[in-house]
Amino acid sequence: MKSNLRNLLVLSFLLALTAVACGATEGELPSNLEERYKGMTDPGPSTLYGREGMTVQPFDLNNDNVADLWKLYTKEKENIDDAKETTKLARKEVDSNFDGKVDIWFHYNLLEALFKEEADSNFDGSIDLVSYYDKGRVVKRDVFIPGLLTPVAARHFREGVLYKVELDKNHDGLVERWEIYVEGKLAQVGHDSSGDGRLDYWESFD
Ligand SMILES: [Ca+2]
Ligand SMILES: [Ca+2]
Ligand SMILES: [Ca+2]
Repeated sequence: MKSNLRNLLVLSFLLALTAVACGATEGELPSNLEERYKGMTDPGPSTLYGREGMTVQPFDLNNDNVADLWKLYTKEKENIDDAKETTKLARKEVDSNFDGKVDIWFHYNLLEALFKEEADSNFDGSIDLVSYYDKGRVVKRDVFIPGLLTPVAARHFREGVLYKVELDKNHDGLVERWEIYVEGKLAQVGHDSSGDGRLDYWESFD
């Protein structure tokens, strides 16, 4: 697939999921769901991560009576002396194409803020996009291909704006191209011409 087309697909895929990621107030377990989802088939979330001691709440996004979104909550005492345990959203798992397999994992910190999102955007069973968030904004997005542990592309964002891309175009695990963007425009490209993963020279653009 041409990389531009793929980027476009990935972008629309991510946009479509923003609503899921930034759902309404979390914190408490939703109520009245038992009645609403009575008789729903629930295949359960993925087995990628453990869910020991967690409460799993299934949802049905496309109203086909089969669960496709799961919210996983932990129950903890915020302070050791607290009498009550607090329920907190720790993870959401989504089957976004409704094929019965989870393809997106949203991870939340102790303040229930999204900090990491993993996605299998082409539904081949392996995670190919990992995004990191800070205060609701993406700060880094890594692109993976199956069998390679390091990203083939790492996109860095500052206040939501792309400013640096690191590329491993020959898939040897080493970056050989660094792209610097200023106000959305490619301003500089760094090259590793010797193949040792270290930058050799910069090329500037006006
Ligand atoms: Ca469904
Ligand atoms: Ca799926
Ligand atoms: Ca490389």
